[in-house]
Amino acid sequence: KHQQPRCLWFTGLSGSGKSTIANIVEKQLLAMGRHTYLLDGDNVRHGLNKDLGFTDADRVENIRRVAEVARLMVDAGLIVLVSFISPFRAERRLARDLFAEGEFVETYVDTPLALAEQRDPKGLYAKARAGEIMNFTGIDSPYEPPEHAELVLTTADATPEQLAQRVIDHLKDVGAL
Ligand code: GGZ
Repeated sequence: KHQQPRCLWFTGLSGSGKSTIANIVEKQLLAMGRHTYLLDGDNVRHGLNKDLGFTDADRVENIRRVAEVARLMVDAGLIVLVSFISPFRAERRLARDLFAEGEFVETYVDTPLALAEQRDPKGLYAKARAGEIMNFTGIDSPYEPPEHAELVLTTADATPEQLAQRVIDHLKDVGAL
């Protein structure tokens, strides 16, 4: 069967598990022979968006560019996985509006701040609390949770593998796989 391009848009706090889950989903899709690309801070903020930091205005521009790149990649026929905090509803809406009905799958990786902060895999929350990093999401910069996400992944009571499977199941349900 011919592949249906999609934009899988993961949003959530730093340390929520977005990239962990997105990486597992991508592996599964590759194993199924699908053509994918994962856009995240590692491959975008060091290159295309290296002129941008973490002010509100820079995050808005970060997400605008990422959404446009995802649009191009969907045009090329890929299943694109996008893993950015993308904290603002308005910018996620602009991203969604670049896509046809059903092409954009907003996936909220729902991890309470307390849990993300407890995990603190890179020690960034500790630095933000100590005032060494400004404008840190959840500390002194807002995160606006999605109200109409296609998928909500609650990480507190499931493994990343289980949550990745829910994404795959959803893609099957909507005929993308
Ligand atoms: C939030 C920051 C900040 C500040 C550096 N606020 O856990 P990480 O390290 O790997 O993921 C975070 C990443 C967030 O970049 P995004 O491009 O996803 O953000 S946004 O969508 O809001 O533009 C974190 C690191 O960058 N980081 N400083 N102040 N996260």
